[in-house]
Amino acid sequence: MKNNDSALNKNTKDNKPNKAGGMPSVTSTFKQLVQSKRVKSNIKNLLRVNKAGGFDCPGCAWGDSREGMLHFCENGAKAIAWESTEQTVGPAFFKKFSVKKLKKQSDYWLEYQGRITHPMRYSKTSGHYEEISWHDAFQLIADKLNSLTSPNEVEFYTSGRASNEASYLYQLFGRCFGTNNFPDCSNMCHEASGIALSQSVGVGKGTVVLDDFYVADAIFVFGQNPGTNHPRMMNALRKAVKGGCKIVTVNNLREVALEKFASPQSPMELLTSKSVDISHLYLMPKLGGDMAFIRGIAKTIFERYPNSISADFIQTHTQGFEDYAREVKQTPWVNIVEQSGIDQAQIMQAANVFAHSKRVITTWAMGLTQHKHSVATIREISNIHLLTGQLGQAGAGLCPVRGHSNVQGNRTMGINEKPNKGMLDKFSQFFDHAMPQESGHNVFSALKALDNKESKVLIALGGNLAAAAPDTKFTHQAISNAELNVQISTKLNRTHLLVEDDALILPCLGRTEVDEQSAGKQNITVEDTFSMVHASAGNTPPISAMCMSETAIVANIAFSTLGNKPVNWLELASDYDGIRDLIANTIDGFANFNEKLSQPGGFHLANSAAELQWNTANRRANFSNATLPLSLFSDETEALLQEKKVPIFTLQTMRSHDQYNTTIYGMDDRYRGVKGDREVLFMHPKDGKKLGLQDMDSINITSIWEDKQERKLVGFTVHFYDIPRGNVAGYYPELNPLVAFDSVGCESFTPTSKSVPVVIEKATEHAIPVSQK
Ligand SMILES: Nc1nc2c(c(=O)[nH]1)N[C@H]1C(S)=C(S)[C@@H](COP(=O)(O)OP(=O)(O)OC[C@H]3O[C@@H](n4cnc5c(=O)[nH]c(N)nc54)[C@H](O)[C@@H]3O)O[C@H]1N2
Ligand SMILES: Nc1nc2c(c(=O)[nH]1)N[C@H]1C(S)=C(S)[C@@H](COP(=O)(O)OP(=O)(O)OC[C@H]3O[C@@H](n4cnc5c(=O)[nH]c(N)nc54)[C@H](O)[C@@H]3O)O[C@H]1N2
Ligand SMILES: [Mo]
Repeated sequence: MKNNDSALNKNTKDNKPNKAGGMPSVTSTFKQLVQSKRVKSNIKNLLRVNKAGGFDCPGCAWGDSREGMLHFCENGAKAIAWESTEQTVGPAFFKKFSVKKLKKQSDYWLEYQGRITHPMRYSKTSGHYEEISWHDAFQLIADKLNSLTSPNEVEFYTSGRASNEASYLYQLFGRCFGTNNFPDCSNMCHEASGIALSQSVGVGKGTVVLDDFYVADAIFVFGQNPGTNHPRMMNALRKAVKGGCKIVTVNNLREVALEKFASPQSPMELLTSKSVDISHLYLMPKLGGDMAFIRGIAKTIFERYPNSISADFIQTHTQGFEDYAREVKQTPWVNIVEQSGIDQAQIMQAANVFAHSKRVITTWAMGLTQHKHSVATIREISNIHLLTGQLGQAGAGLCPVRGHSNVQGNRTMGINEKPNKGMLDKFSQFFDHAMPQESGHNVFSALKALDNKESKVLIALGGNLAAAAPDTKFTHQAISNAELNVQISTKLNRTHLLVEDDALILPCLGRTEVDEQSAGKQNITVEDTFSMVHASAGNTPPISAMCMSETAIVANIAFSTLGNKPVNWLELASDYDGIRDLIANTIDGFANFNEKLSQPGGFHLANSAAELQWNTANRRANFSNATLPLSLFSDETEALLQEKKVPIFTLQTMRSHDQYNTTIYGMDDRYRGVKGDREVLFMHPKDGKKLGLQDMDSINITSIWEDKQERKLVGFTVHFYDIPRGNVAGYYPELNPLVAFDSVGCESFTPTSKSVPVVIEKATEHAIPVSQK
C-alpha cells in the first residue's frame, strides 16, 4: 500500500500524529473554552450538550443515545465556544469599519470579531452598516417583498442549523408568499444522497440507527473524515471494532483517525499511548473512483461469492436485477482497476469482507457527493446492498452521514425547492391556501437568477452563501446584485459584505442561548442523521437583549408581509408548541409531536425502506445499471484537457481540523501535520518531484473548465502527502475560486468540489503563511 512508499515516508512531516483523539483533543477543547472568555458557562454548556434537557450540539448531525455522562467532542466544543463568546459586534464596530474596509479582512477575522448584537442596515450613502429598529427592518422587508412583480423574485436560503420550528415557519411563509425558491446548503452537500436513495429505496434518508453500528459485522466508510467532521462517530466505530466489527475505509487520503483512534473518554487511551486500530482495510481510490471500486465489489460477488447473493430479497423486493447483473458482468476489470486506482486483489479483499459479513452498513459523506457522477455512485452502493439483502435488518443498511446539525430536519420540514405533491396538497388543504406547485430554485439556479437579475431579493436563514458556493467571483457578483440582501446570522461573514444597494443583518440567538418568549422558555427541535427527533434548549443568557430567536424573526417577517394570513404568525412565535401542532397536522410522522417530545431521547421517525416498504413509483427497490463514466469531467472539458501539454491533476477541496465549513477557527490542521497555514496543497511527493517541486515550495494553481475563463490562485504551499498520484487536495473555502460554477453533479446540481481539473506551476515568489500575512 501507499504508506510503504519510501519517497513518501521520507517527506512525511514529523509533527503528523500517529493516532487521533487522546490527550491533544482534550487540551484543544480547553484551549477553545479559554479563548471564548466564558470558561465557566461553556463548561456548563459542555455538560449539557446532547443530553436530555440540554441542547443539541451545533457541530454535526451525528446522533447520540443521550444517556451517560459526556456527549461532546473536541470539534463540538469548538463550535459551542465559537458561538458562546464574550466578544461582540455592535453599532460602534460598524461605525468604525465601512463595508469597503471590512471587505479587506479575511473570513477568519470577520467571524472572530464576535456575536452580532443589533439589527443593522447598509447605508449606500455612508458605506457603513447602521443601526435600525426591528420594526423598521421588518417593514423594509415586507415593503420590498410586496413590491415584487412575481413572488419568484425572492430566494429563501437556509443553512442546516435552523431548528424544525424556524424552518417550518420559514417554508410556510415562503410558500404562502407564493414561491418554492428554497435553495439550501443541502444543495451543496448531500443532495446526491437524497436523490439516489429516493430512486433506489424510496426515501432520501439513511436507513440505520446508532444501535445498528454495534451489531454490524462490517462497516464500509466511504469518502468521509469522521475524526474531524463527526468525531462522535469515532466512538461508535471504536466500540464496533472492539466488538469484532471490521471497518473498511475507502478514502482518497490517509486520515489518521480512521487508522488509529484513542477515545478521550477512555482513561487508559487518554493517559497512555494506547489506541484502537480502526480500519481492517484502508483503501485509497483516485478521486471519483468509488463507483468503479463498488462495481468491482459487485463483480467479485458475482464471480466468487454467488452464495452471498440474496435471490429471495431480489425476487421479493426489487426491480432491474437482470440489467444490473448484465452491466456488472460486462464491465471489464481493467476499467474498474484503472478508474478506481485500486488493484484487483485489494478490491477482492474488500468484496470478501462484504460478502462474508452477515450485517453490513455503508456510510458516506462529501467524498462521494461532490462529483459529477455522485448520484450514479450512491446508487451503486444501494445496488450491492440490494444484491445481498443488506437492508432492513439490525446492523445492516445505508447511512449517508449528514453535515449540519439539523440539515435533515430542514428537509423534513419542507425546505425543498422540489417538494413532493403530497406535502403541498396537505399544506394547501390544512391552511386553506393554494401552495405554488412549480419547482423553485436550488443554490445553482438561485445564484444564476441573482446573476441575471431575475431574482431581486436574497433572504438567508443562517449560513454564508458567499463563501460556501463555488466560483467565488461569479457567486460574489450574483449576491451583490440583490436589491435587498437579508442575512439572519450570529456572526459577521463575507455574505454580509456583498451589497451594492440595500442590506440587513438580523442578529439571532444561537443554540446555546435561552430562548424566552411571552409564553415562557422555549424548546426547539432537531432531527439527527438517524431520523431521531429531539428537543434542544439553551441555558446561557442571550449575548444581547436585541437578539431575537430565528423563529421570532421569521414570524415577524411573515406577519409584516402577509398579516395574519393564513396563520397568526406572532402567536405561533410566542409559544413554539403551536408550531409543533401545525407540524403534527401537516408533516408525516409527527402526530402528537408535543407529547412525543417528552420521551427521553426523543423519538424516531419511521423509515419506510428500513421496514422494507418501497416508496418508489413502481413500489419496488430499484437496481440501477449505469455504465462506468469515461471521465469525471464534461466532454468539452475533457477535450480541453486532452489538448494540454502539461500534467493535469484532479483537486479535492475539503475541511481542515480547525474549521466549521466557512467558519475558520484557526490555521492548523493537527491531524494532517499542517501548522499556521490554510493556503496549502497536498500532493504525492513523486508528482511533486516530477514538477520540480520540493516539499513546502510555493505554487500557483489554475483550474480548467470548458468556458476557458481563467480561474487561478497564487502563492499556495505544497505539502507532500500520502495521496494517490495525480490527485491533489486542499481546503475549502480558500480553493472555491477554482470550482467552475457550471461544473455540477448530474441531477444533483451539487458543485463538483471534489473533482476539479487543475494545472500546477512553481510560483516565483515564496509563499507566506496566512498567519503571517
Ligand atoms: N468540525 C467540523 N465538523 C463538521 C463540518 C466542519 O466543517 N467542521 N462540516 C459539517 C458538514 S456541513 C458536513 S457536510 C460534514 C462533512 O464531512 P466530510 O465529508 O468528512 O467532509 P470533508 O472534509 O469534505 O471530507 C471529505 C473526505 O472525503 C475524502 N474524499 C474526497 N474525495 C473523495 C473521493 O472521490 N473518494 C473517496 N473515497 N474519498 C474522497 C477526503 O479525503 C476526506 O477525508 O461535516 C460536518 N461536520
Ligand atoms: N469547495 C467546497 N465548497 C463547499 C463544500 C466543500 O466541501 N467544498 N461543502 C459544502 C457543504 S457540505 C455545505 S453544508 C456548505 C455550507 O454552507 P453554509 O451552511 O451556508 O455555511 P456555514 O459555513 O455553515 O455558515 C456559517 C455562518 O452561519 C451563521 N450561523 C452560525 N450559527 C448560526 C445559527 O445558529 N443561526 C443562524 N441564523 N446563523 C448561524 C454564522 O453567521 C456563520 O458565519 O458549504 C458547501 N461548500
Ligand atoms: Mo454539509
